[in-house]
Amino acid sequence: MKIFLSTEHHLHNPPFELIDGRVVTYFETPQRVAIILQALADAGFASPIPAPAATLSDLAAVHTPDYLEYLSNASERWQTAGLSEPVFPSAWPLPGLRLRSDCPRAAAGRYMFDLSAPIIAGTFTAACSSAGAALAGAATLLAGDRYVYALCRPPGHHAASAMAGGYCYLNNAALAANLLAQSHTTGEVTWTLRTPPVAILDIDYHHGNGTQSIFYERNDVLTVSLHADPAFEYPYYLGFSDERGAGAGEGYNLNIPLPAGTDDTGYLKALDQALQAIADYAPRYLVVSAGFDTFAADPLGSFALTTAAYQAIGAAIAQLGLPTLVVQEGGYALQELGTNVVAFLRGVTSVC
Ligand code: SP5
Ligand code: ZN
Repeated sequence: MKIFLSTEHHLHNPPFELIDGRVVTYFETPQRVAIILQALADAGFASPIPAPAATLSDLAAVHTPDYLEYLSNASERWQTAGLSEPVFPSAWPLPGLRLRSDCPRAAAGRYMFDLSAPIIAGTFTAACSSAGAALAGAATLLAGDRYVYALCRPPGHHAASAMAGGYCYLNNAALAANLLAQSHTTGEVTWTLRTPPVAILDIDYHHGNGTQSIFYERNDVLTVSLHADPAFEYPYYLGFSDERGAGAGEGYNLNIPLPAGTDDTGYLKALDQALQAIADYAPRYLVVSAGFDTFAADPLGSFALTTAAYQAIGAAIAQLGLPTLVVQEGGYALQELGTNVVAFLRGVTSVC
């Protein structure tokens, strides 16, 4: 299994975030990658391949030009205005408020939906590196590999076409899925007519609101997410089971919200339902947004999954028999993060 690494991830290292109104040390730290790399090496996985950074034109496939312009200049604009980093929003343009303002704080409110996606000088470079790892992974599937792991940091599934939030700036999994879907339509005509190109399965603890919204009106990418019920958990405003897609995409989005306390048994049962929907769609490729914040000891989660469950989840996914790109999302229980990623990838690669 090839592994692609976002080599510039360490340039993104914000000192703090605000969670539920309190300042806390940033959970999504560069240490996460160091821990995963160590565990992969100890387990005998192949050395990671440094991926080239995604270019602006790669990113434009999923993100809007104005958002990319914002992200690429936010830190410099902030500093030029004499503000001290990190870039954080202070207010948001809710309905009734005007959108037009050149003040850097106003721009932050237009593009950042919470207080967990601060921007510092290296953030955009790191995010491009992360997206590059996912795109390199997708290209490797197109070249015929069966399993690939993109060790992406920062993560991506909360990022929408013009919105950062929840540690995410660029939607790595969406960029990869879109590339796989595009290649499909430019590929052999017979495949184009008969085979749906891509499914995304999101197993991060949090709903992948960004991924859902990017593909909500498309039927060429099925999006399926298992997550903590937004009725009590972040991102609060999306991830309910009645969100099923719209327009041409109607019926091509599946949300499976789960209660606090969900354990291995409950999770694996819900996973079966998700996998059945993917099997019914019969895609040519699968992209997995793999978060490990479902783990019992995760500081941000409320589920009760064990390390053993990740191997079972990986194996169940691989039973679909699809070329699969695993994209790293969340997971903040540092002590067990490496072990959990290894267990999952062992499960995936145990099925041939
Ligand atoms: C990629 C990813 O996993 N992003 C997650 C961002 C979550 N940020 C907000 C968390 C609000 C949490 N409230 C937690 C209560 C902890 N017991
Ligand atoms: Zn998460």
